[in-house]
Parts: sequence; structure tokens; C-alpha cells
Amino acid sequence: MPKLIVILGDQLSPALASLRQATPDDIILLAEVQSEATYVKHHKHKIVLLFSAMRHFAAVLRQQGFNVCYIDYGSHPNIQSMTDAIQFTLIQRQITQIVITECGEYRLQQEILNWQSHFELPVSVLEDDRFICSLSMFAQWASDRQQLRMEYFYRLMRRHTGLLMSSNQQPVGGQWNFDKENRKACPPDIAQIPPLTFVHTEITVEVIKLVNQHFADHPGITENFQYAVTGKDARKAFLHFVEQQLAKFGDYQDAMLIDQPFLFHSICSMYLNAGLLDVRWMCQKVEAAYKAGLVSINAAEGFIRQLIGWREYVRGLYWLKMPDYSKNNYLEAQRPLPGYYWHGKTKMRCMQQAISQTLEFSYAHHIQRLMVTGNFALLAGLSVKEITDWYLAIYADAYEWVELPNTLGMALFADGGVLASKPYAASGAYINRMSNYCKSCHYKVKDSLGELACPFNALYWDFLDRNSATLGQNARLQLAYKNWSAKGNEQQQAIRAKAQQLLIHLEQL
Ligand code: FAD
Ligand code: DLZ
Ligand code: SF4
Repeated sequence: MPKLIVILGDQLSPALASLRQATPDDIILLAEVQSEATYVKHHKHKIVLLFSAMRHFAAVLRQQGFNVCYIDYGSHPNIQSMTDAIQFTLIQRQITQIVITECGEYRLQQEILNWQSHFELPVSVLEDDRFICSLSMFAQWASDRQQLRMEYFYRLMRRHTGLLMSSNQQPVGGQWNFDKENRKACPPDIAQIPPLTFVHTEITVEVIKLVNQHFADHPGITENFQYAVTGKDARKAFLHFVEQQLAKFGDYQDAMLIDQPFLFHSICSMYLNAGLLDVRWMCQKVEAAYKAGLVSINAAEGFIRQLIGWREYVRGLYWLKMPDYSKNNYLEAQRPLPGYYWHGKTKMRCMQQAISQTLEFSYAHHIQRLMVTGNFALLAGLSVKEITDWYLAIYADAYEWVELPNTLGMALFADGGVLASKPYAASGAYINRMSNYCKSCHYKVKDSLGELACPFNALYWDFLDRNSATLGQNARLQLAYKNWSAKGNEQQQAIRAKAQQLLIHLEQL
């Protein structure tokens, strides 16, 4: 008797655990449903990417002889959720069992856990072995530790995978981490090769029409959609990155330049997270480029660290700590999100750049997310719920398992230090060092006081001051607090007053 194999929009991998069990008798279900498409206002590019990639993936499965049930968005008014889509399929076919691979979000996992009693059928949830670290392996690693620092987890992953390891189990290059060599500012006239882009397939053209019709009020426009929608094209995009950009990624990973949204980044998280790329294959290509002498160790290690270190670590942490993790608000940040997060119109050049490219491409790189929009939200005490919903909606690579620890934990320090040992709080000086944004900004990055003073400066000091009861004892902030004390009463009062003005007029900055 056939099984019903449910494939979610971010499970588009031919080697997915549940697909490995598929026989030609089984029904494979993919469904475009309202509940998944609207639980936040996803950027239009994210919906185009997923719906088009789902349709291409279904076409390949059909070509391979599988029995695919595909539900187009809006084709059945009664189908609003994955549960409805399964109900619909069960009415039409004789099914003995439902099979699914672990999903990426706690919200949907709760829905899946109800299926067995709801449908009165056995439901088999398979481990998502597209990740290198299983959830049980992560829990085991975490079980005997006071602090869950990424660096130690990363070393375990290096040993586990053997990536960039010498035959005597030592890290290639003599050290685990070349982070300090990933922080150069980028010369503005540096030669750049843009990421690979792709013309719209017939399927994408159809999906774009659908998205414009049903999701007109979601952020972004569809005309400039340029991403890959198949595994084959995603692999091409990644190999282009390895050949053309990876060598410079090492040095300029943290750099930002005016009107350069992509710099030397891979722009691959949206493919990887949807299942179009395989993390092991990506790492092997990077390691091979290093071994062939095409890229230096700081580039190869820096990239592999993001994939087998940060990416696997945030996923482990998410599932270890949910559902309580999402409720954390350690610094009691409540202030409403200013409108420019949604339209990008602000005099702060750094924010304008990071937000406008986000609206245009559903993409910003890590330092823009962390040290510009994230840092501003941290310093201004913006609502954790509103900010995490914004990141979840606006980026094409956003799923809660990866977005939440990065936003709530890394950017907002709302978990009180589970992920990071100190808040990533910085004044305008950091942004000035890592970018050329400040040169054409309305505000003056060197000033903390006065009408044209860079808002990041007074907000930075005020952030430390107003959170001194919770952060004042943090060993890694002692120098910052010492500098704050050294300012003396009068200057401190002036900075507090300036910060108050900025917070009152946040919308006008
Ligand atoms: P590259 O700079 O080329 O890096 C290579 C790959 O490493 C990425 O494709 C990604 O898969 C992985 N990676 C790098 N850093 C991280 C990280 N901190 N956590 C997980 N994976 C990482 N990443 C997402 O995939 N989805 C998100 O929703 C997301 N939200 C974020 C929110 C905030 C506030 C911050 C600070 C970071 C967030 N990140 C998220 C991590 C990171 O910013 C993106 O993975 C990266 O910018 C994607 O661009 P890229 O593919 O060009 O990455
Ligand atoms: C993000 C998303 C969107 C926009 N739409 C769908 C959809 O219609 N059908 C589907 O199966 N998945 C979609 N997704 C991805 C899911 O939200 C994702 O699989 C879960 O959040 C688990 O990570
Ligand atoms: Fe951003 Fe301040 Fe620099 Fe302007 S001066 S770009 S607001 S850091």
C-alpha cells in the first residue's frame, strides 16, 4: 500500500531522507499553501524562489517516474495549510502511512505532531541528515557544558568531517580559526565580478504572475528576480563564486561598500536552506580550491567555518532551546520598529544602504544584518518580536531555525548570552572602519553630540548606560564601561539627553 511522502518548500533535495524511501507506488505531495506563505509577510523574492523551485523539483520527480501530487497556490479554496493539503490527498488515494523529514520550524513541527491522531495514520518523521550534526549529536555536545560557544562546536565539526584537517588530526594552517584575517576594509575601487544571475524560466514567469496577484502587499518587487530555481543552476552559481569570488571573500568578509550589495559573498544561503545545494558538496569544493592553491587558508577556513560552524551551531541551538528561546527578551526591548525598516527612507546612509538592497534583492550580507540593521535595533531597544519577524519575512534565506538564533541571540543579545559572550554593540566608528558609507552620510560619524551627530554614537553609550544593571558585570564590556565612566558626569548627561532626543524622534532619523 502506498505511503504519502510530504516534501516541504525547503526540502527540495534529491537525497532527502524521505525521498530515499520513495517507491513508484507512493504519492509525493508538494503544496503551495497560505499558512506557509503568510505566517509572516515574506518578501516576494522568497515566495517566487520557493514556488518556482518547488514546481521545478516536482517536474523532475515526475520525469523520474514518481507519482507527484502538486497543489498550486489558490487552486483549492479549502486548502490553506499542509494539514489541509494532506486531508485533500487522503480523500483521493488509499494511503497507509505518512512520511516526512524533520521540518525546520517549531511552529510547523507542532502541526506535524498532530497528524497521527488527526488522520489516524502512522506518521514517520525522519532525521534531516542534510545537516552534518544531528540534533541528538548537538544535544550530546551541549549536555556537559556550561557555555555553548560556537568555536568549540566548530572544532568538533572539523574533526567530525575531516575538513581542512591534516593526517595527524591537527587543523591545516596550524590554527582552527583565521577570523582575525577576515576583517579587512575593502578599497572602493576594487575589481569585482558580480554573482551569477539567471533568466526567468516559463515556470518562474507563471509564478511571478501568481505572486503579484496574491501577495501584492508583501515587500519587494518581482521584476528584478534573478536567482536560480533549480539545483543545477544553484550549483553553477556556487562554482562561479568559488572560482571568481572566494579568494577575496577571505579578506573582505566583513567589508561593506556603497551600492555593492554582494561584494565577495556567495549568495548561496537561500539555495542551501531550500535544499538546492548540499553543504558537504559545497565544503568539498572549497577545500579542493584551497588544496589546488586557488584560495588562501583564511578564505577556505573562513567560508567552511560559516557552514559547518555557525550554520550547524545555530540549528542545534534552536532545537535545543525551543520553544522558550523565542520568548527571550533579556534587555526588555519594546520600542516599535521605525517605518524605514520597511521602506528604506532614512538619512542614515548605512541603514539606507542595507535596507534598500534588502528590499531590492531580499539579500544583505552578514555584517550588514549584524552590525547595521541589527546593531541599530539593539542600540535603540527595538521590539525583539518585531525585529525577529522582520528578518524572518524580508530575507530569501530566512527560516526560523537559522533566523531566530542569529537575530534574537547574536544581533539583539535577547537570550542573555546563550549564543554570544557579549552584545555585538558598536558605535559609528565600527561602520566607518568597515565601509565607505559614512563618507556620503548626512550625519557626522566622529560626532556624538549636535544636530548632525551620527545617531549610532549617542545610542551606543546610552545603550551601555541604560543596561548597566544587566551588562555592567560582563567581563568583555569592562573596557567599554571604563570609557563611559571616563567621560565624566557632564558629558554623560549630554549624551543621555541626545540619546533621548534620538529615541523620541526615531522615525525622523
Ligand atoms: P556568505 O557570506 O557567502 O557565507 C556562506 C554561508 O555560510 C552562507 O550561505 C550561510 O549558509 C552560512 N552562514 C554564514 N553565517 C551564518 C550564520 N551566522 N548563521 C547561519 N549560517 C551562516 N542566515 C540564513 O541563512 N538565514 C537567515 O534567516 C539569517 N538571518 C540572519 C539574521 C541576522 C540578524 C544575522 C546577523 C545573520 C543572519 N544569517 C542568516 C546569517 C548570515 O547573515 C547569512 O547566512 C548570510 O548573510 C547569507 O549570505 P551568503 O549566502 O552570501 O553568505
Ligand atoms: C517559506 C515557505 C513558503 C513561502 N511557502 C511554502 C509553501 O507554500 N509550501 C511549503 O511546503 N513550504 C513553504 N515555505 C517553506 C516552509 O515555511 C518551511 O518548510 C517551514 O517553515 C519549515 O522550515
Ligand atoms: Fe551610519 Fe553614522 Fe556612518 Fe551615517 S555616519 S553611515 S549613520 S555610521
